[in-house]
Amino acid sequence: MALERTLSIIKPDAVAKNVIGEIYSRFEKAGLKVVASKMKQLSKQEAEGFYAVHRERPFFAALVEFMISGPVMIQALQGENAVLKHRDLMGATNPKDAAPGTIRADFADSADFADSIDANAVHGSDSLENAAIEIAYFFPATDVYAR
Ligand code: IDP
Repeated sequence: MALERTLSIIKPDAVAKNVIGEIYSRFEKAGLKVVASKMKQLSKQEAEGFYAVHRERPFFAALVEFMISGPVMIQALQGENAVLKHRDLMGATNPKDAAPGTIRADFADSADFADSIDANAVHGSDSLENAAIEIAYFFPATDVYAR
């Protein structure tokens, strides 16, 4: 197993629900350490840049509007197999498909709506390569701590 880092974002719906601490607790219980962290209201430009790979997708505009609808909590997490471990904690992209006990099943607003999966509580890098890109997008190297 390899020590990895991944980027995690608690999206505006979960920040509004006041469950930052509960979500951090899940990371810690799973052996993931917070090695960088900040709350931020993303600009439209920042959100568009972060999700640039989805620019041509039909849900892009709505996703960006949702991501700038309130502050988000951004963190880099470190641990054994951090990328996959974090994805497992999050659950499926569509909260309606997320397994019971996952963050998305328990906290996502979209779990209550049939037609949108934007408000799915959290973002997590989907590969080690993207994790490095996404961490660098939000944190200068000096703001990420070896723990
Ligand atoms: P992920 O967040 O599970 O990695 P991505 O494919 O990276 O999923 O999609 C980015 C985000 O776009 C999703 O988390 C979700 O908020 C939003 N989204 C809205 N509609 C869709 C859709 O139809 N498919 C995938 N993602 C969607």
